Amino acid sequence: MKIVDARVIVSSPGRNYVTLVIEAEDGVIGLGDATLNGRELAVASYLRDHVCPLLVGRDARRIEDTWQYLYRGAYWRRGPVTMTAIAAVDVALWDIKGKIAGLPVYELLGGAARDGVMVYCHASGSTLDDLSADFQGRMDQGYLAIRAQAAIPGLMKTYGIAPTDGQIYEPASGNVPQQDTWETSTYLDFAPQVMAHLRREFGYVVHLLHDVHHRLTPIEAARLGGALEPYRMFWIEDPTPAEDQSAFRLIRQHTTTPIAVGEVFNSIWDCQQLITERLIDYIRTSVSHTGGITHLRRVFALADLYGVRSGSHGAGDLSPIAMAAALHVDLSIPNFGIQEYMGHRDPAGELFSSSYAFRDGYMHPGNQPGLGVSFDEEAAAKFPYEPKYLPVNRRRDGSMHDW
Ligand code: KDG
Ligand code: MG
Repeated sequence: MKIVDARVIVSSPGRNYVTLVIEAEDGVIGLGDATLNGRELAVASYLRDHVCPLLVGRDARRIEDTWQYLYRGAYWRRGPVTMTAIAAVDVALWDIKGKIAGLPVYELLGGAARDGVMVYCHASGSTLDDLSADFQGRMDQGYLAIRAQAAIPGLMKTYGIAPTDGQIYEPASGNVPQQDTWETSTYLDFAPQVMAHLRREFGYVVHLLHDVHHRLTPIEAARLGGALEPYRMFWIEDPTPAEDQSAFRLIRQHTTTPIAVGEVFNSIWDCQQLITERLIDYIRTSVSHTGGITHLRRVFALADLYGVRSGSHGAGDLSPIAMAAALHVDLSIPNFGIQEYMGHRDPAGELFSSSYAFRDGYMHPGNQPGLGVSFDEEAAAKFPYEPKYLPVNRRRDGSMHDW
């Protein structure tokens, strides 16, 4: 079954999404998510200019060969742009394979290894009382695991705080990124108070998670992990910028708070040391930034050998296509840990419809053939690309800090 067309649609229903549509003979359509937040057009060009022309005429069934062709054939391997582009092709081909077989993708991956996929949502607040209200609302919705972030007193902006509607916290900021301020000492004193507050108010009935978003040095992260031990965190996420994988040895030596890393990783090589030296507990690589279903499964298989579980990134900048693909993988692997689920805000629902569903803390990808997601190209045309960037961070003295 040959590929007859491959096209890229960049749309902005509230936030930017890059969607790859692969059309095979007999009108079978496969969808892939190629969204790279703040660098959307780079992936769109990579696909349009360098990948789509190579796809037309190829056999849509040969997923592994196409993956290897795009990865080994590029010479300049890896990196977020390349691996997001390859991921979109890979996911679209799995979608096509499922549709040809008349089976949901998870059946092609070995079938369901569990009945549902435990997801975590976000709760945040500008004050601890606001956070409590949001947290309570999430518990009422049935979530069993909640990521908690609270505004740091004295700082103008804090990562992870939703403005009003509880869904999107990364501001869309036109042609120039918004600038935030960071002060480590204030954060390190405040974060344990937040978790103490939540445990006091809600006890230990739900799993509690927290995203440090790459802000600390290894010894600062070690101190935070130790300070949070009484609150029995499910994990702290991205405590330090993870390019320096050996830094996690130091964190490990000081705390039993579980550590999750990997949302900015793009390949198995980025996480190899963290996994094989058991320096982390959860690997958070995502289907759309780590080479698609084919490569993500390889990462999780390596992690399984070392007792590391999955915990894939699932923020709102990953489109419903990526969310569906993640759920098919999550349902089928032995070492699933948890899946992030932030949801998508309208008008994204005018473009994407999906068969996945949430109930009592768990999600299921549904049983439609393929991924179970459809994409309305005409509706997408009504929401053209808008420049939007993630913020940047500066310390109080004006020097740049990781965001
Ligand atoms: O595009 C970047 C966001 O997806 C990221 O900032 C969200 O850290 C994030 C998370 O854990 O959801
Ligand atoms: Mg994160």
